[in-house]
Amino acid sequence: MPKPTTLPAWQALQDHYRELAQVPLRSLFADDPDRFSLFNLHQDDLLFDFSKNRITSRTVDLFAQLADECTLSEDIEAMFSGARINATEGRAVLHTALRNESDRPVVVDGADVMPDVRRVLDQMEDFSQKVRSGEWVGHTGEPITDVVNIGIGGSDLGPLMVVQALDHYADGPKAHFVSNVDPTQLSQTLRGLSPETTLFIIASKTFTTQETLANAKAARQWILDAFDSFEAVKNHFVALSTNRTQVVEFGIDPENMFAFWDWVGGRYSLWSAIGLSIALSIGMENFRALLGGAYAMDKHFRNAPFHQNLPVLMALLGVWYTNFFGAASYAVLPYDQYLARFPAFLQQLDMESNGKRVRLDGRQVGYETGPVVWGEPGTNGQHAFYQLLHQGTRLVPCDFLVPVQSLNPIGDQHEILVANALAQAEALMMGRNEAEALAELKGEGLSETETERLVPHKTFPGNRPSNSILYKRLTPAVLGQLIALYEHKVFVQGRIWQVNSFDQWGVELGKKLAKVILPELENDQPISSHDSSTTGLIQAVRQISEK
Ligand code: G6Q
Repeated sequence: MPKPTTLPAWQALQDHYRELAQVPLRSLFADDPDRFSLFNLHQDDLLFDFSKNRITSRTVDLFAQLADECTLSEDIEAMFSGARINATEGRAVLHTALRNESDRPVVVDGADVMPDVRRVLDQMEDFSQKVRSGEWVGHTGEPITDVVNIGIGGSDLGPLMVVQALDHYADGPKAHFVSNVDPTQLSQTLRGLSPETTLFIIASKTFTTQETLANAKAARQWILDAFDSFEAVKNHFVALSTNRTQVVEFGIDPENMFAFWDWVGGRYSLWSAIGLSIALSIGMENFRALLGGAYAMDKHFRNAPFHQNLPVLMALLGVWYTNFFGAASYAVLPYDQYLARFPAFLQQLDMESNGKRVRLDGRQVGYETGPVVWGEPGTNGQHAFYQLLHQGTRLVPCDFLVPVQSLNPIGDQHEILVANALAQAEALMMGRNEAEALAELKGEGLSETETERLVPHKTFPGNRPSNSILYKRLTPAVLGQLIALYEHKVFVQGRIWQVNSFDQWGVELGKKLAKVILPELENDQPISSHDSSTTGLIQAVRQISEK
């Protein structure tokens, strides 16, 4: 596969960029009063407005051409049909099978995976009904009131984000999440809970993750301290894993293990058994609606022509800003308190997937790849970092996520929220030129010298791009659509950049070194050969802990 930068469409985009870089968004809007209709799409429950981007119809044509030249259609089919596209780990990538509502078989190694997918979904349904109805009881016969998911990375961020996002629909036991090996998190979580009514979900694909096992063992001890009987583990622990042997060794009844498979990547796993905490919180019907939303986006992604394909357009807009405009990050700005953890979830989804500098063929990329992803709920951000978005030196493309209706209306507060979202996108795009700043200052009755002094500070360059994604209100189906939209966007970008979006070798080295350092923190242990900084820090830890 030739480097993307050598493809005709990339070269054409380079020329096109040189022309368009001179044209402000303001004038694109002024020249075409109908620009919104040209660049917005309705898909299922989402309205995607991409008109405030530095593009013309020619740009979109070139995006589609680039996608074609990168053989994107074949790549999409390869993913959906179970090809081993995660080449460095030799695995298929089939989170889409987890929400495949069709009768279409999905074959890996000659076997249809769908019967297993359906079996685990049924097992989740059965179990969550038992827990939610009070039929499942703890060691002393008490029903479960609190569920603690112990997992990290992909076994935490997805379910945590979804449980928070769908809190409006929560009518089951209260879900808590412990991920950090910092003992503070487990201690704080357990402080308010009773062992009699607490169920632990040990969520670990490999069941070997250091942080998760440390927290799981501490939780088991908490249960054993309370009941003084290993039997109690059976009623208070379930496991979500691919590793049956380790699960059994831990003491969890294999009956209470919910399986998934190596073709489910950690950061793509909330649709699998890893979503059990979601099902317990909102019920299986809502969990299935979440899957249904994602399935709707899957169908759209697989079938829509590139010009009208939301994930493809979003992905290419990202490539446009990363590789042509030199943007190093993008901000996700939910004007939806329920989506407070959505940016954190996307950080893993995007940065762990595309934060890579070698191509699938092992060669250096020689161009920029995955950007830094960040964000906070919108109005809070306005009072914090929007200054930089509006007047800083860096270009930061933004995604505004806006529910039209509140699930918790109070007076006109939601209207204030929505007005702020629309206004921020408008301000970023339009800016305020010198003449406008001057006119406003004059209206304030300032002296001429004072006015002149302030004009540069009150000027906004504008021309800053954003996408706006509107939905009526956050439902399980809408959330499913949103998550799948970003998943597929990341996939498309990975294909354009020719990186493997489904491995994560970059997280390994630090973990390995931590295992070397751990015993060296003890005073009587020898310290192996490190750089002088690391050695100095190990010695400082030893000294401080002695005092
Ligand atoms: C995600 C990664 C990673 C993984 C965690 C937890 O894509 O693979 O974040 O989810 O390291 O792994 P386990 O589920 O195996 O404990």
